[in-house]
Amino acid sequence: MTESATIENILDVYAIREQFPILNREVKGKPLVYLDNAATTQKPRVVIDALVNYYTDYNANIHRGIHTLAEEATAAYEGTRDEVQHFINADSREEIIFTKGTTEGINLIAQTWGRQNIKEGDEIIVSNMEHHSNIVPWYILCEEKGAKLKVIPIDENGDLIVSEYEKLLSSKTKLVSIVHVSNALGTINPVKKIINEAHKAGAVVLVDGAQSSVHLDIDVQDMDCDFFVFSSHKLYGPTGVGVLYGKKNLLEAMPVYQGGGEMIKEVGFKKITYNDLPYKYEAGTPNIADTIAFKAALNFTSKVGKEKIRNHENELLAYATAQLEETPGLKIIGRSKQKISVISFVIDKIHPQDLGILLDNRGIAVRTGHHCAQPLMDLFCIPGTTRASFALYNTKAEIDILMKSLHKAIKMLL
Ligand code: 7TS
Repeated sequence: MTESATIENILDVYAIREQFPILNREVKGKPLVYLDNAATTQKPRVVIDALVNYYTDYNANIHRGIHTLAEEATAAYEGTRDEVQHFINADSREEIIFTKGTTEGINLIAQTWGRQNIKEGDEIIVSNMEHHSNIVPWYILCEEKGAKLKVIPIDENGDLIVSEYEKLLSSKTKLVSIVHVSNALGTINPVKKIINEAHKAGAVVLVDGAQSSVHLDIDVQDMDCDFFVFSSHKLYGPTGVGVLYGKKNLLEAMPVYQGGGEMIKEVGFKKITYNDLPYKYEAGTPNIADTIAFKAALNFTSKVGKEKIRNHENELLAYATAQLEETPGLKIIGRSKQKISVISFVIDKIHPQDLGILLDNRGIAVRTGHHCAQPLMDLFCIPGTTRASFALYNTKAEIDILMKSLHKAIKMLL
């Protein structure tokens, strides 16, 4: 039990599991052990019901209709925006833009704020532990503008070397785009300090919250980030929905992104006026059903309580780490003291993919490969890792199954 765990904040994991229908299924004749939560989480019944209810009861396009179904759908869709505002403590609902996901949020900023503000000779800082979606959009922008991408190094534990970051900052730095929590290492980055230093240098900061939003309490005002992006599907919600938070003054000053319906006020062939926030960035019919169901996911997480979830996941992390450390030839990649419940590891002379296949044969879903973080893998001189990532519905019994199967697989492969 972690220090802060008390009777009130211990999670009833078996009651939670009953709310996730998929956890009852078998894979290859064995009960599913789902340990790929950093890729996407499973969905509770309330989220699935919200999707079905929308299509069954009030499917309609939003914003444009005056009929009852359109009004109901609009209210539910906009209700998610209010919930998201509350979830990340944004100052206003106009600062919440719905996207397809984290990737689209970053690309939106690169193509709007980036194109407007980045010029030849400017510098953009990312870190060595970024997901490709927080590297490629900036690489493309730098190519177009003749700007430079600078990289914050990390140490052998998988922690950012903050003193090196401070050296990279200068008057040339226009943007720092940093991952809050690494998907491949689990490291929680000191984003408040990073943001503070960047602001002192006059730079704007985007925080990639794809992995942090499900585990940590997010307060964008306290963090003081300029942009924060995340995906619903990593937060027990549906795929195809994400959030871009931006400070209102920045979003207002940015040029438009995609053109189409909803993002305009008036259209003529000679003059077009654009809509106000947040609709300025939501062209076309959005992903109504999934956005509505995302609210159910946020409510579900808040109702269980993030602290309770964290305590449970930290326990699983400690339990699994201790056993993996005892495994001969196994090395954990990512040893930060500030970690969420992700464990990446390599085993001497065993390819992660071979291991992944053998574990799948026992019903265990883990992720193998570079986890869309090739520069990080290059740094550790490895092609990839095997990654187990835990969620609120995972149990110690499942970790026991993982360990038993892992030992069997190692015996077979060596
Ligand atoms: N940033 C981080 C830190 C991520 O972990 C991911 C997805 C993304 C951005 C992109 O999110 P998307 O929802 O737009 O795809 N990470 C993973 C992963 O670790 N395994 O599969 C997807």
